Amino acid sequence: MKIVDIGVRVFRHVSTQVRDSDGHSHPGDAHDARQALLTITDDDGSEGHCLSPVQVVRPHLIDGFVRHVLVGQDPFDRERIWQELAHWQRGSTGQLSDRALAIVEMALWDLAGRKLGLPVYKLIGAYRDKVPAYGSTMCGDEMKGGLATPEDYARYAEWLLGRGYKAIKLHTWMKPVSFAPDPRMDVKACAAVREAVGPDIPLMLDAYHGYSRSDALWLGRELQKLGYYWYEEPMNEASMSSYAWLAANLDIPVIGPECMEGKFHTRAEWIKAGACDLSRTGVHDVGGIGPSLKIIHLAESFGMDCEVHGGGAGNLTLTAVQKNGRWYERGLLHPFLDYDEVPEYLNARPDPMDADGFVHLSRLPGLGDDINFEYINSNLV
Ligand code: LLH
Ligand code: MG
Repeated sequence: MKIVDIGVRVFRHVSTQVRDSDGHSHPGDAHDARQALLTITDDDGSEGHCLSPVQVVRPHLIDGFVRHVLVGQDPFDRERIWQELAHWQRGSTGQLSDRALAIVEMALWDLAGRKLGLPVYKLIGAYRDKVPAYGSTMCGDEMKGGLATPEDYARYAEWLLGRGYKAIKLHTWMKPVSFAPDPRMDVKACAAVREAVGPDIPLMLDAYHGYSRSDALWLGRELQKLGYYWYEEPMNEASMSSYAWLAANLDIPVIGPECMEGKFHTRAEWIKAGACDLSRTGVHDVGGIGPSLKIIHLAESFGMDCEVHGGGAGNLTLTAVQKNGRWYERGLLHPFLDYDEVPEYLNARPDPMDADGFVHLSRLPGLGDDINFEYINSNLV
């Protein structure tokens, strides 16, 4: 078995999401958008696929690094391929990102799953076939009836409970919202949601990612009074000492790091430093499923839960093969968007949720994305 080709198809689709000047997603007018599908082919014609943002799999990255490492290798030798790509990141002058590693590695898992006729979560070794989701809101905005006020969050939280969610995470207001950041507004939204859902629904906050220590401490103490379940990324994660200080001063579990580079190395340092009470990984944050499994098992070895960041088939797979994590992050959600709608380039959502708030794993061979190849091939750019 040898890899013979790596290809990328870029295709158009209609999107109703836009990004603001700080990169946060919000609802927007329907517009033409681009997406990519990376495909790895081996010498018997088997294929593995992974969807990707276009910029992550640009031709110079595929030609300059990925093809060079992968062609001729056994597609089942994921660890060696991943180590060789990861080693090359340093010499790539920052071009080869963890996200690119993740896309390539997940396409290799997809190929293995398709070849063996197994969903990847069964191939790794399943812990469960359905995972409870928390509803993860988009960041706040200034849209009338959107997520502009604490009352908006409260109303939307009630709707989320009606949809079946049994836990909710708020992303509150961040720049460029005109009045953000403001920890007092965060507390008002958190209090309004607690009031709306009652005392028994687990709630989490992912606040502005750049508060000072004193603002972060004040906000954390208010969350404790409101019985919140975890406190996420209120400060810049580059300052691990600030998180160790925060965790030492609060009872509410502090979770992280989410976006700090360094893969499993960084997560190990945070656990050792006491900078988190819950660890965090996400396939796109740390370079794929393999490195995420290392983090999940590292946390488990310390008796610590590791909650997976972000949605999609790869992250759902992680939540299905771990004991030490409670939820799948389903989102990002907004009252103006229908998250359950199936994108044109898929035949089904990878993360269908039932009325009791459980997301069911796909039984299809591979990673779990039921890709609409006909749509993609008819909409190539
Ligand atoms: O800033 C944002 O838009 C969100 O926080 C986003 O990064 C989201 O992926 C997240 O942090 N989820 O936990
Ligand atoms: Mg987050």
